[in-house]
Amino acid sequence: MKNLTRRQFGKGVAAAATASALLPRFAFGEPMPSPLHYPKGFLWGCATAAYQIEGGAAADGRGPSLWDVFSHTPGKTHNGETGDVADDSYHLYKEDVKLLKNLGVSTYRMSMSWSRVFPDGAGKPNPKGMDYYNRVVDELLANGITPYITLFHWDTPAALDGGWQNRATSKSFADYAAYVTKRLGDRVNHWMTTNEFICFTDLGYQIAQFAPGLKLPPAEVNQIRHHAILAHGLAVQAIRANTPSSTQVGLAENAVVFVPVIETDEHVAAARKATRLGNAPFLTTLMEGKYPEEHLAHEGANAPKVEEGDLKAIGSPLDFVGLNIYTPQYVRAADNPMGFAVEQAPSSYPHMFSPWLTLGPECIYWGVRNVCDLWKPKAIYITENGTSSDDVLTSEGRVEDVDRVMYLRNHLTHLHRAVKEDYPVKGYFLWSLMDNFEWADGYSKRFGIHYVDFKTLKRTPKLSAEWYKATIAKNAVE
Ligand code: GBH
Repeated sequence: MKNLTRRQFGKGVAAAATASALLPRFAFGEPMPSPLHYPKGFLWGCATAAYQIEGGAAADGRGPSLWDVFSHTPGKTHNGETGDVADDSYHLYKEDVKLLKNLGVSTYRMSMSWSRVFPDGAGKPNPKGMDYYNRVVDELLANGITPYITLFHWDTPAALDGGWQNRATSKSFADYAAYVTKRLGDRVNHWMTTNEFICFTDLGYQIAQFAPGLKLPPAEVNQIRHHAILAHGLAVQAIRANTPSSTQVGLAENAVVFVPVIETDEHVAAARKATRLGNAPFLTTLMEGKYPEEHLAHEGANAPKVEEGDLKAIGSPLDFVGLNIYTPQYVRAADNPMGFAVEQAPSSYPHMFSPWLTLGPECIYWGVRNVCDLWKPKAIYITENGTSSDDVLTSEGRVEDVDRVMYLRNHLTHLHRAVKEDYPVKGYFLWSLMDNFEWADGYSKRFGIHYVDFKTLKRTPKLSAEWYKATIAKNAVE
């Protein structure tokens, strides 16, 4: 093969293809219909988050967030990298809207920096910070792109005393939600309160991998989790009180996706039970309006202190549930009180460029199905799905991220099954529009479908951007 020129090799492939065309077709049953069409009106979008793309960390009166503090603390992020500049979307947002427009997406999921709008987290707002979001929203709408806004994607204002350890933070979050939605609610109809509870509670306050980098005992962590879901609940109420009745409110949650080891009734039931208990302190409590008994019994004296009215707010009805889905957790039926056991995957299990990103595209189907079978939400969005890749920009200016295309194609193939089975999936947001600050991994892990040169900030579409554009144009996966 080494001695073959590209042309000769191509000829060989062509010959093989001709030979296979002579073989009997469909010998093994019905072929997979191709392409897999999505329903008319299905929403295609991209997702980003404020601290990961905006930069402008001190621009126009923005206050620092816990992530500014954390990333500036030696040893916390890859090479000490920070979001000070990131993609500088604070200044280059028009360029980013052009990227979206060129892809043909109908929606864009972005988040807002709380400390840009309230530099101290509470009290006096910063109109210049608010103006930035007015400009971004107007630019999106002028280009026919519908904004979906997340109010909080981990960038807690540093000035808030005690952060999520302090119950007052939940109330400040609701005040911020009220302020923002009152001003944008005439143009933005879809709001997500928070992004991924576990990442700003457990990972920040128990594991110390994320801001603020603490290692607190279980009782305190449970109280922090409670403040987080309370913040969500109070924000839902605040949004409803300040926006037209047609406004759609939800959240973006990375519920653990339990996938049955084998698709038989007993393992399918086990996956459902695991979904309920494995997400007990977060999505389950939101959807059921109370902490599951099993969870409280398990936490015992460490269970959170709950005040009157908390659970009513936390259980506020939602218009949609957004799911951020990346990886599967395999589970089997088991003869134990819980009725399930989580599988330990062998060390040979494949993963993408980020070691945590184990590959199992059926997770996107089971994520939707488990949540819908348990709680029947009115609508589901996939608010994030995507992968890192060891991208290389060639001298011809190309990025051939075939592994990302493989990842996306397979996930959208399995999502199609959920749509076909009539689960109410309304849209899909690819993570991410462009390479950005990947939290503790700094700039070492790229998730974008546009390559960003972090020196020049030049954006270049990757192969995956071309692929996504074609997918959107066809409204079908192939
Ligand atoms: C999402 O989190 C985030 O919403 C988004 O901001 C982020 O850029 C994107 O995923 C890609 O990571 O290093 O083994 O300890 C996904 C959930 C939680 C997955 C933290 C990675 C760290 C695992 N993430 N987790 S590890």
